[in-house]
Amino acid sequence: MTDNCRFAVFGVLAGAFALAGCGADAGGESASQTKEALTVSCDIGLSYSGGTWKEKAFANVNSACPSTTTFGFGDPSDIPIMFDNNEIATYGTTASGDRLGRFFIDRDRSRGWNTGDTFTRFMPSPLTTDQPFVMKLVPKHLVGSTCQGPSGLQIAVSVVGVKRGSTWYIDGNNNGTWDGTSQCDITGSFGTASDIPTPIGGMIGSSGGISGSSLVWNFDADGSLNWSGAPPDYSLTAFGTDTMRPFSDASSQTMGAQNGADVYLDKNGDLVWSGTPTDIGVSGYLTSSSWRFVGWWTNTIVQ
Ligand SMILES: [Ca+2]
Ligand SMILES: [Ca+2]
Ligand SMILES: [Ca+2]
Ligand SMILES: [Ca+2]
Repeated sequence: MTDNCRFAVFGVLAGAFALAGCGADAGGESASQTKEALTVSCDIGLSYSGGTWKEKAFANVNSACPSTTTFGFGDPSDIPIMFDNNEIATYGTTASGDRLGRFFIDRDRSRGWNTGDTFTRFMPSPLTTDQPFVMKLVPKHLVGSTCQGPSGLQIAVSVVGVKRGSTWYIDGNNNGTWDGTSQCDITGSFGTASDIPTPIGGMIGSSGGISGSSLVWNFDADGSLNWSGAPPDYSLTAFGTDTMRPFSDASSQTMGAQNGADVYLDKNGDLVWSGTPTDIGVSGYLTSSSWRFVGWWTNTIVQ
């Protein structure tokens, strides 16, 4: 699937989009071949409420796209997180069950807790006010450091972290625990204490609302892990209002905002609301505001 293809064919309803025929492979060259290969891309969102996840295509306009499925993963009090493409995780917020500060990661993408999945407490003394996140660790975060990162760090690696106040603690050596900067974990100061962490790809970022106005999105575009002013960092107000809940999905490099049961995604990644169908906006995508939108992935189906 090419990007041109990905954005080429859309429906006319707000938020609805169709990729039927997109990526069609010319396939056979003779009439004797009875079936041509056809790939269909289905953009699928993940949402969470009280320990139950829902996986649902944004607009099931192609019958090949999977229908809505639900499954259990995590504790009702957990915070849901997109760990990597199509890989989910939760973060414990309660001392009950010794969950506080632990990341629970569905490593095998089975949508259930089983052998091979992992859980680890990141901060040794977690606070109930800690805000968990997942981001991509990229080489620029280790510039000037003697640390090489996980396996030499040639490509972006998803790592966990916690924002405590305005301080960011990032698992730079990717072992699931905070070991201090002497052990190649990394830290920075970015945003305000009340900001919600919204990293995109390898950029840390945070968002908060201005009462009666817009969401303010700040991103560490220069990779210093600290606010450097804009430019070189970004401070943006062109996506969402203060009544919405901002979120990001580091793996899909997408930010978005949830307004009750409605979901808005910056699908084209330009950090502003571009309107549908370039971005995704689906009214009533969630069955109620008790559901929390977490992230999304693209499932390519070969028919
Ligand atoms: Ca699993
Ligand atoms: Ca570590
Ligand atoms: Ca910066
Ligand atoms: Ca956009």
